[in-house]
Amino acid sequence: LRFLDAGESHGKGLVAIIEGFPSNVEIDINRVNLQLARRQRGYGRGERMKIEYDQVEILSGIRGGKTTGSPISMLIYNKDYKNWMDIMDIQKEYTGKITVPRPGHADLNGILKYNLNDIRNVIERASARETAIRTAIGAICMELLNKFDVKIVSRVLRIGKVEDLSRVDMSAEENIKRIEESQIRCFDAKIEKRMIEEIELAKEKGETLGGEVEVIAYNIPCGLGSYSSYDRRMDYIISGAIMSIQAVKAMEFGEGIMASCSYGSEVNDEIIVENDYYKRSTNYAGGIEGGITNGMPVVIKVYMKPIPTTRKGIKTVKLNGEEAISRYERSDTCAVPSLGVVCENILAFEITKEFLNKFGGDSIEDIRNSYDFYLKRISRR
Ligand code: EPS
Repeated sequence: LRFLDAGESHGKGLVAIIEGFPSNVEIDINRVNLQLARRQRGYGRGERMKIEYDQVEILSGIRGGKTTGSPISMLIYNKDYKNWMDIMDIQKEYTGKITVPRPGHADLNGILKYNLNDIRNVIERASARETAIRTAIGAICMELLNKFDVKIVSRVLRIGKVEDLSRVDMSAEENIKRIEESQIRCFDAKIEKRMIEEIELAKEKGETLGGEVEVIAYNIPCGLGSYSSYDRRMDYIISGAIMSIQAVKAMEFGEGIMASCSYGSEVNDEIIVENDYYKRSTNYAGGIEGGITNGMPVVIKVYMKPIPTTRKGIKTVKLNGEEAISRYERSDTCAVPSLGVVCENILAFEITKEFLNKFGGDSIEDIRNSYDFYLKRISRR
C-alpha cells in the first residue's frame, strides 16, 4: 500500500492516488467527509477554515460503493482558490514576490534548496493544508480497518501550559462523545474553558500556541511490523509518519519518557492470558515491543510546536541580506485540536499498510481468511 499526494494550499485543490488498496471494501464517502469536517473544527483555527468546506471527490477505484482494487484517486477542491487565481496562475508570473522568510517555517531552507526567487512557492506546498488530503487517505483506510473492529481515537491533553490530567477510558463511547463535543477536543469541561482563555490570550498578544495530543488505536492484532529490519519496525514506521505532520516536534510511545527515568522492572508489562489471548497487565510499552505490535492498544502522544507565524514580528533577514521583521501570513492561533484528527488518520494509513503486509490478499475476502486463520493460530484455546 502506498500513496502519492500533491497540491498547493491556494492552488485548485489537493489530490492523491492510493495504490495497493484491496477490492470489495465498502466505502462510505460520508464517513470520509466527516473526518475532513472534524479536521477543520477546533477552537483557535484561523479565517481560512471559514472559507473551506472540505469534501472529497473520488475520481477512480471505487464503484457501486466498493473498492475495485484499482488505484483510488481523489481530489479536494480549495474553495479559497478563487481569491488566489492571479497569484497562483500556472502561466503568468506574479510580480508580488515574497522575499522575507519567516523563521520557523520551510521558507528560507526551501528557496535555497530549490533555487527559487519567491517564497510563495515554498509556503504553498509546505503548508499544513496538505493534512487535509492525508486525512482523506487515512479515512479511506479506516473503512477497511473498521471491518476488523479497529478503532482509533484521540484527545487533546494540553494547550500551551494548560493540561487536562483526567484519566479517561478512551475505549468507552460516552467518553469519546464528550471529547467530540468539546471545541478543544479535550475531556474536562473546566479545563476546556481555561484552554479557550489561553488561546484568546495568545491571540490578543499576537501569539500562537502548541500543545499535546494522545492517540490510541484499539484492536490492533499482535504481529504488525517486525524486529527483523530497522525499517520494518512498527515504531519506526509510525514515528516517521507522525513526525512528518507540520509543526510536530516530538512524540512518545506509551510511557516512554517516564520509563527512561525508571528501573526496568517498574515499567515492564507483565505477560498474562486473557480471553484465550496473550495480553499484558499494563501498557507502558504503548502496544509495541521489539518493533512488533503486541496486541495491546497502540498509544502515542504527539507534541506540536506553536505555529511559527505570529502577528508579533520576529527578526529575520531579507533575501537581499537586509535585516527585517518577519511578515505576517494568515494562520491559526492554535491547531492542536485538529492535530488529533490528523494523527488518527495518518496512523490509520500506517496500520493499514502493515495490516496488508501481514494479511496480504487482493480482496477483503482473502484478507479476512488470512486474518481469521492467524488469530486462531495465536489463540491459547
Ligand atoms: C490550513 C490551511 C492554511 C492555514 C494552516 C492550515 O490556510 P491559509 O494559509 O490560507 O490561512 O490555516 O496552515 C498553517 C498555518 C501553516 O503554517 O501551514 C489547513 O487547511 O489546515
